[in-house]
Amino acid sequence: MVQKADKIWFDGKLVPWDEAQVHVLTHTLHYGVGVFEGIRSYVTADGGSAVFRLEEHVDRLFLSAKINEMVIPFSREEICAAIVDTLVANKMAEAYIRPLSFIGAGVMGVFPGNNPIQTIIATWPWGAYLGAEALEKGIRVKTSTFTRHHVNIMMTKSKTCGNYVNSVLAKREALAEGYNEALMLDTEGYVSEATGENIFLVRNGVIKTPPLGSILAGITREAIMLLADDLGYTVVEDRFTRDELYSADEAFFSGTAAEVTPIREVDRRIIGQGCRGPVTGALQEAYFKVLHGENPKYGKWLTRYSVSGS
Ligand code: PPE
Repeated sequence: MVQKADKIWFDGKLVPWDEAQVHVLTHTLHYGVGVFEGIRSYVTADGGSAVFRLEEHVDRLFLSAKINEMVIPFSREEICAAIVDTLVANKMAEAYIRPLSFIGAGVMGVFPGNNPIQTIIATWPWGAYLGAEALEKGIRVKTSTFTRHHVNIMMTKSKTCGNYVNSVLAKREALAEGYNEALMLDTEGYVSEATGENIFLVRNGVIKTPPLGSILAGITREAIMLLADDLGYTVVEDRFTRDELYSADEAFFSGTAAEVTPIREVDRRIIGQGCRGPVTGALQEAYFKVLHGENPKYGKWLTRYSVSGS
């Protein structure tokens, strides 16, 4: 069960957690056109707290809304401020943050008419997304029988609620078969992404990640590419096949929830040494340093706040 916080921000007001409710005829509940974000905040080395890449996440929320022809009746600045207000109200020095904009109740039917666009922001504690050991030891991955979205069926640059039906199907299948995560191939059979993460492989010192075709433009993905460049690695955005992944020296997932999670096995093939590889380890370390405010170059990515009242 998700751990309850005191408040949820709901259309401009902080309301008690249990009172953040919607009508059963909420349009999004029926047809899936809603947009959301996943953001994290961390305790920083100086004892404060910071939200990682808040503006980029809020920009993507508005982009997702635009793609889906939804007009969020708040400005980006108001949503950014509301996120910080929610963290402070809930006294959360570290949290996972979930903004969601959805089409409320009004008319029914596929055409949503002028139903209101409603927005919530919830926060809760969320530890390692793929289990406590995953960050250190790596996870086991299975190529899904479900194909990732065709770019003209679902809008893959949008974090649309309905897009995640595909993710839930794939995740359930992978877990039922004893794996930790599903790897999704695109409609042409090339590696795309996982149910909630982007993917990278490392081979002969070169880092490769699929280009922005059918995948979500991950904010962590972009951060990893910049950090890899800082560390002197060559990063290429290029399509690759599952057998190229089987042949990799290292592989890992990136995402807000998953952070940098090593992959130790794909479809029963051991990747590299079957543990977190050195490049993955270096990138993980660099990423965590940034999150915790220990790399001044990326201080601009942190929105600082304090829950101590000081
Ligand atoms: N691809 C997908 C499909 C995806 O959902 C995510 C984030 C990413 C890539 C990585 O994007 P970014 O967080 O900007 O680096 N998935 C979010 C939801 C996970 C969930 O289970 O819910 C997340 O990581 O917050």
